[in-house]
Amino acid sequence: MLRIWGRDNSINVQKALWCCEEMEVPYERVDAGGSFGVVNTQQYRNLNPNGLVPTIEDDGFVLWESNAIVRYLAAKHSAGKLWPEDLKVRAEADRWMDWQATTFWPAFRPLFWNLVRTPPDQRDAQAMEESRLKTAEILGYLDAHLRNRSHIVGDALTMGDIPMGCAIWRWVSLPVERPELANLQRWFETLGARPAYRKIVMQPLS
Ligand SMILES: N[C@@H](CCC(=O)N[C@@H](CS)C(=O)NCC(=O)O)C(=O)O
Repeated sequence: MLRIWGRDNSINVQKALWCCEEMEVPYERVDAGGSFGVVNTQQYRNLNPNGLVPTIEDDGFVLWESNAIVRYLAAKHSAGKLWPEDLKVRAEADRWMDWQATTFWPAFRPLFWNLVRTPPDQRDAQAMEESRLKTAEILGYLDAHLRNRSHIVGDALTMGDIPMGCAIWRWVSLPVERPELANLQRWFETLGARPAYRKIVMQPLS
């Protein structure tokens, strides 16, 4: 059976878990990372030298990097659904997946990290405010993209929704001032109607 290493409150682990739940692919999850440790054992480092989660093992095939994992699982189990068959549609999905990792997360991480993972007396107020403003600005790009579509690409859930879907729950859950982004809000509510999204992603932040 597919094995997924990673604590279930990790955004990157949630990408893989949500993907599996949508496809009804059975998996075994092994707690690792954060307070669970494991990631610094030699056994784990042999699988993933970065010492990060998630890592998967599928019939002897080992893979790390969450977005690569989502692409692999979607291609294997959900061609034509989560994995768009059309080259250009798939490229658009890929683009927003990469955007989550390379643009959104670096902008948002200081705000998230300070508010969720840092004791109040150690928070960096300036980094938080810069992060809040930058995140609000760049989410405007996604909001504009969503003006004419219900999902990241087209009108059905694809792998393109998964990374930002996991990320947006964190943004809407933080006790901060946010701009009104109606298209983004509509998309988030569409995801919120999915049992798999509620089960895996819509958890209290920790
Ligand atoms: N680019 C990697 C990043 C993985 C990553 O940073 N994972 C975090 C959790 S979200 C981690 O392992 N942190 C250390 C830990 O949990 O012990 C991916 O997308 O898989």
